[in-house]
Amino acid sequence: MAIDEIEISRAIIDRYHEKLITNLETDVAIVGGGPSGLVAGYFLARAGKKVALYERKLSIGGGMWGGGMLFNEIVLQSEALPILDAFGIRYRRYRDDYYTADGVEAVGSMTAVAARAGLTIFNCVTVEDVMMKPDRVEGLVINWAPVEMAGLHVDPLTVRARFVIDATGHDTDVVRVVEEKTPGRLNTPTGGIMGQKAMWADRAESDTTQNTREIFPGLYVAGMAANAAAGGPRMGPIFGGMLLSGEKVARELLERL
Ligand code: 48F
Repeated sequence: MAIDEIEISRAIIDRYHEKLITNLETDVAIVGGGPSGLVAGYFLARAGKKVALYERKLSIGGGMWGGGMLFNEIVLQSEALPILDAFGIRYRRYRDDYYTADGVEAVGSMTAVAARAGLTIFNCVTVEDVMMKPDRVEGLVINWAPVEMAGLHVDPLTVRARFVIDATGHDTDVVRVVEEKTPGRLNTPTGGIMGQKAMWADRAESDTTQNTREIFPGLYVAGMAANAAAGGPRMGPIFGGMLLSGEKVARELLERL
């Protein structure tokens, strides 16, 4: 049978449309496809929840591809190894409590395993705002990332979620929007975004999980965004805290869903 170009187009449009429609209302919407967002998405989807993840870039993985300074190896501590095992990511002990994994293998494995568990990933979609009614985050306002990049005046669409996770890393994009609209009301010591502090890997790793929490009704924060919101330090290319943060936010949400 000859391959028909229009049938190819129809297959793509039909299937993507199906994904969009199915995910107009979800249990959880995750913003950001870095390590913390992917881990959260995996554990929630594995537990049978309906979860969609929105990533602004074409590629999923956030800061994990490039390891440190483009040396594509990541460092983890033993506490995070069970999460690597859950994704089938191989690692090697370097010495003491330092383990390494290939950054590219890590992103590839996490993406594949999370998707197979049922996480729906929308890449090239940017989250530009939230839906709030009146004092609780109830969903996201989304648009194509190229629309944002080109500065086109195109109205967005909206998706509803019982809970939203801001896993946007250093950007804290979703928390920032909420802070602008409801100043002083975030669940941080000052009520606002406190900003990421200078590098202090040891402190930052424990702070990341501690700062993973519901930061505003309906909105959780995970990964580097949790530290940036609560004034925690940065940690550089050690990733255990990111993975543990993703697991923690999934665990807390599973208690409420
Ligand atoms: O930065 P990122 O990898 O977040 P993370 O899970 O992990 C942080 C580490 O990579 C690293 C670190 C060492 O441990 O500190 O930085 O906290 O991934 C965040 C993702 O969110 C996307 C962004 O493109 C990136 O892939 N993102 C940011 N803002 C938006 C967004 C937005 N408004 N809409 C959609 N995606």
